[in-house]
This record gives sequence, C-alpha cells and structure tokens, in this order.
Amino acid sequence: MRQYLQCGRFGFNLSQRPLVMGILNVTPDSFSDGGRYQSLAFAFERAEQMIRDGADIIDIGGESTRPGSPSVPVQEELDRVMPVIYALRELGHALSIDTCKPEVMREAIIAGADMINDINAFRAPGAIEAVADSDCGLCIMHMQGTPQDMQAQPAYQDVVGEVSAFLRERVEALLAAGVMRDRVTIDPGFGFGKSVEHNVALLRSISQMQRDLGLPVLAGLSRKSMIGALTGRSVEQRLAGSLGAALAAVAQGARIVRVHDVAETVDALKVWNAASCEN
Ligand code: 7PJ
Repeated sequence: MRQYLQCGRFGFNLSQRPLVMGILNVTPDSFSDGGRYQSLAFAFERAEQMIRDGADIIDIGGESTRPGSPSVPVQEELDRVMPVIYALRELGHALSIDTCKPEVMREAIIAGADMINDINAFRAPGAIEAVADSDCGLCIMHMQGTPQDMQAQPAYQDVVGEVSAFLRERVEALLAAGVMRDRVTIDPGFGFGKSVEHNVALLRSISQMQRDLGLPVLAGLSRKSMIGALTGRSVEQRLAGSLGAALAAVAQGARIVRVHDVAETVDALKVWNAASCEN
C-alpha cells in the first residue's frame, strides 16, 4: 500500500504513525452566535489549540452534514469557509476543506487549501475537474443516499463489498481525469447511510479495504451515533468511546483519524504507537 500522501504544500509519510485530522466546524450552529468576526476569531483559536494539541491536518467544514441537515447555498458556504482558510493558511499546517461543491473546491484550492474532503466522493458535476489540476490531497467518502435521507432506511446486501466497489469506481474516475494515486485517501463513511451493524462491519474490514484498493483509509468515528449506540452515551459523553473507536480503526490499519478531541486522541495514539509491532 502507498505510504505517502501528497497533500498540497505537504507530503505525509504514512508509515510512521497514524495522522490526526482535527475537525473545525464553521457552521452557525457550531458556535454561539456573535456574528462573523467573532466566529472567525473563535475558529482561529480552535485551530491554534488543535495544532498545539498535535493535529496534523485541520478539516474545515462549512456545511453541516448531520443526518437531516438541509444543504447550504454556495455563497453562504464560501462566506463561512474562505475567511477561515485565509486566516489559517500561514499557520504552517495542512488545511482540508470538507465540501461537496465544485465552486467551493476551486476557491479553496486557489486560497491555499491542501486537501479536499468530499463526503459525496466528487460525484457533483464539475467536482473532479475542480480538483484534477492541483496537487491537493483528496478524501473519497462513501455515502448511501443524501444527508437529508441517508439514515431513513440504510440497506445493503453486502455492506463491505458494496462500499469497496463504490470507492473503487470513484478512485478510477479520479485517476482517469489525471489525478495521481498518491493524492488519494478512501473513507467508508461511518454513519452516512449505515446502521450500527453496517458501521461495525466496516470498522472490522478497514485492513481488507485498504489492501484491496491499495490506498490509505481515513476513518471518521468521533462522537458518532454508532458510539452512542454501543455505549448508551449522549453526544457530549462520547470521548472515551471515540478514543476506543480511533484505536480500533488504527489497529485495523487506518492511516488518518478524523476527530473532535485532538489532545486526547494524540495521547491515545502515542501510547498505541509505542506498543505497535509495526515500528
Ligand atoms: C465525516 C466527514 C467522515 C470524512 C463528516 C461528523 C459528520 N468527512 N465529514 N469522513 N464526517 N471524510 O463529523 O459527525 O466520517 S461530518
């Protein structure tokens, strides 16, 4: 499997230790409403803190993708995300943008984003073209349905086979447009059109998926409802469960974990890594 990830200004060696991607939500529901300037200052502080805590990549998201969320107009998403990219790009850390919109991808890349994380796997018309001619990293995620309807009735004959086949098809589409393989990560999309059983089956199959597709897996399990289902905890009480999930993912070989609680995850991974036989 590829052990190098090209990510805009950065090149990550994935063979040493798993990377931590810190989640930075810039949706209005993610901060108490002091207007745009206050939210920018808040986002900047959060990002600085995550970097001090050891995040390798900051994932900036301007569109809430929680189940049932409505989609956000392009201009609104640009207004949320672009000032944050400009504010953070000199911090010297990789910036990822969590978006499905080709217009946002293009603007973000021009502004200096290092990675595009698309929960829709670059299926929007123009999405592949928006990223093909850059050197930013790409995360291709599986989702069944849309954020509006995905949790209504998730159904698969063979969840691991179907998710793998989907990811393979999307990887091929990107490669056919001239994208280099070393820019690509794949993500089974925990919680995106999946029952708890589907999520658990996918968590158990990360190493197989990584082997079959020959690409690094990025896993996003932090605070998700699957953790709630397994622990009986509300979303504010899912730290320990989320750490368990991150360790389960890296034990399966995941190369990047996407998390809210960076400091705690970095500590857990330091200990895990010291004991891991691959070093
Ligand atoms: C994911 C994501 C994920 C990737 C969200 C949440 C929902 N991007 N964006 N993987 N989840 N690549 O964080 O609960 O699992 S938004």
